[in-house]
Amino acid sequence: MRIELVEGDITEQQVDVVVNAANSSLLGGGGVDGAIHRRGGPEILTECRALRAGHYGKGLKTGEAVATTAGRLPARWVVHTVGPVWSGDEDRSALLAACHRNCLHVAADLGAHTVAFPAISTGIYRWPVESAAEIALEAVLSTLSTGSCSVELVRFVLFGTAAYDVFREQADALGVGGDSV
Ligand code: AR6
Repeated sequence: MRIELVEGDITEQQVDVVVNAANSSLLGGGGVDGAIHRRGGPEILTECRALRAGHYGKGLKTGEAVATTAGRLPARWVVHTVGPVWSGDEDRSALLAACHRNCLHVAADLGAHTVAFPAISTGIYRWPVESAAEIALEAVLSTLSTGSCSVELVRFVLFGTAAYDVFREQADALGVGGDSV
């Protein structure tokens, strides 16, 4: 089991699963979500629409995760999750941790061994990167170390040096996270 940090674009990752920081509609948006749908092509949206027409009629709840094809991305699946919007009044950390845990469980159910995560909630949902990094790394570490998860590699793909440096610092503090190119 290995955790890697890399600065880059998540849509370029050659992994089994790419995690999407989606919204509950599952029908696309900006940020990572927009990039994944743009680069992955219309097949992803078609599957998202089918999910909405079926079990996810009311949308995907915050903290939950669901898989679709990855379309034309160099990955096999996209696992969509909905991060919490940052709140200064309410502690929503458990929901952010749940996103990571549930994505890994969905990935394991698919038989995936390698998973790339963006920094969920740190863009349009305004979660401070330092806090998000700590929650994300701890959640992944604890899920992978239970032994019930078959995922072997988790790669955090950070957009820009600033986010990468913050994740690097948190990973060093936790004693995890090699570099990857
Ligand atoms: N690769 C890796 N990271 C990226 C990329 C990319 N191609 N593009 C942006 N980031 P965000 P959220 C970083 O806003 O905060 C959408 O509209 C970005 O710099 O994508 O969870 C959804 O539909 C930031 O650090 O996701 C939802 O409505 C991180 O990815 C809402 O945004 C997450 O930023 C979700 O907001």
